[in-house]
Amino acid sequence: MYKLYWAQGSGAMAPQALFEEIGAEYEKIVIDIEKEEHKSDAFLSVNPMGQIPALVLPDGTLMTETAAMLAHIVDRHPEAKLAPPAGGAESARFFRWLFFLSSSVYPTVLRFYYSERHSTDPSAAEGIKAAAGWIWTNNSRSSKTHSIRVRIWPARRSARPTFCFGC
Ligand SMILES: N[C@@H](CCC(=O)N[C@@H](CS)C(=O)NCC(=O)O)C(=O)O
Repeated sequence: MYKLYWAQGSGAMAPQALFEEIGAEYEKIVIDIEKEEHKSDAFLSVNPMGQIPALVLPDGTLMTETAAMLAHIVDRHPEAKLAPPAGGAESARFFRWLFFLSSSVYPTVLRFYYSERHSTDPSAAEGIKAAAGWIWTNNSRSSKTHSIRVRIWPARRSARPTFCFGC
């Protein structure tokens, strides 16, 4: 069974959404970031990066990086048709969104929460948040120029989108 190390309000909602969509069995292990449980020896022995989500595959392999988890789950469960067929234009859009969310949107959100990691000057925090706000606005604008249909390939066409950005 998959083991998903999960925290409230974190990116762990993305692999969780796929497991729910597929109906895959997974164990959800709740980590309280506010209580700094992600820095505990117990959690660091699972993921030395101390970040959520962390996913342990049924064979014991540890995965970090949300987008990689999503691509892997999609691959492992072809019957769920969570991604468009490889090689076509829909697939190109699918990967564009997957990478855009993980390389542009997610790190921008993290700047609001961890602004102190982006400068050695503690007084810079507000400026970092303001600049992140600008990136966010710019990202939202760019998202409107692309189809949102790829948020999760409609395995069940009647299903409501699990994730919606910029709409
Ligand atoms: N690059 C990682 C980022 C994961 C990440 O930063 N997760 C946040 C929660 S959403 C976290 O663990 N924060 C605690 C910390 O960095 O100390 C991914 O895509 O999964």
